[in-house]
Amino acid sequence: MSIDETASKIEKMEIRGAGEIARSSVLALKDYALNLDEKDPGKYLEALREGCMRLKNTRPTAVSLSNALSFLMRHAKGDSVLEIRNNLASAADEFVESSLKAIAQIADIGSHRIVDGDMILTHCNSTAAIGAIIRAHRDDKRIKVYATETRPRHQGYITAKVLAGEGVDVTLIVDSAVRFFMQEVDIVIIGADTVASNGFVINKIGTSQVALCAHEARVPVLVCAETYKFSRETVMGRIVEIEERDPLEIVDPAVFDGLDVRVKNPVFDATPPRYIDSIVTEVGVISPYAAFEIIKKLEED
Ligand code: RI2
Repeated sequence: MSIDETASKIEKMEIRGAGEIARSSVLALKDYALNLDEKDPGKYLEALREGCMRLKNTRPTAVSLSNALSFLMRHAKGDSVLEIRNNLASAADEFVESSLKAIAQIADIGSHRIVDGDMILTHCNSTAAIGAIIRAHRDDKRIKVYATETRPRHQGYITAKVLAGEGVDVTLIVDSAVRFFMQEVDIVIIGADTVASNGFVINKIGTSQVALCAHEARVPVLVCAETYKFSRETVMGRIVEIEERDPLEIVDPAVFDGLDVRVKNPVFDATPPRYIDSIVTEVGVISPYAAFEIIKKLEED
């Protein structure tokens, strides 16, 4: 797929999920680099940077996207176009491979936090979080899952379909029923789009309400997030931008029959670390307060 095709599919959320948008963008940039007919290394790099910007600007919140593309551009080095091209292509393959490996490792580690008989609640659709749930199920733990609908895009339907397809006992609930059901829940397992250096987890809108309900009911909240979702920018004081999408995703204005009703559609929110029990990464389970250490370690590597 070309950069424009990939970018447009990400914008329309035909490609979605923090990890998936990173992997698709990396593969689109690799494809572009392999087919770009340019002999001058400087001009070649400039064209790659422009391609990167097109992809990065598609969705502003998930740092996985910019971290992945920055990783590629750091490796796009060399004296000739051929050298730069080969280095970028191998970095792209390395990123995709390590990203998929990280999801498998998180599934493995995260599943250890799920015990036989657990009632789990998950919000939205996270490959990393679902991986841990599926692993526990495959390990013969008798689990049940409440999957939130996740308005307005209904990613909870994907979660329910995937889990039911695996044979997991899954019940779909509306987002506003989370507190109603929380008393039955043993553990909340969710994903992340970005983890900030102060331990705040930015994830699908509604996550902070889910975490607040869990906190009130003394239910642990487990976040499953690959380390490329940790944000270096936040160490430098940058605030994570919360994407606002088209209000048409929520409601047709015709419903209000010409009346002046504003509709807002922020698609992520930030959950404070005090409402999060642990973050499961591919390098192990950490406290959200250790996010800064993970980011520093990534910078040293
Ligand atoms: P994985 C998704 O964002 C959800 O917020 C989900 O929790 C997060 O990305 C992580 O997903 P969206 O693309 O990387 O649905 O674990 O807005 O798949």
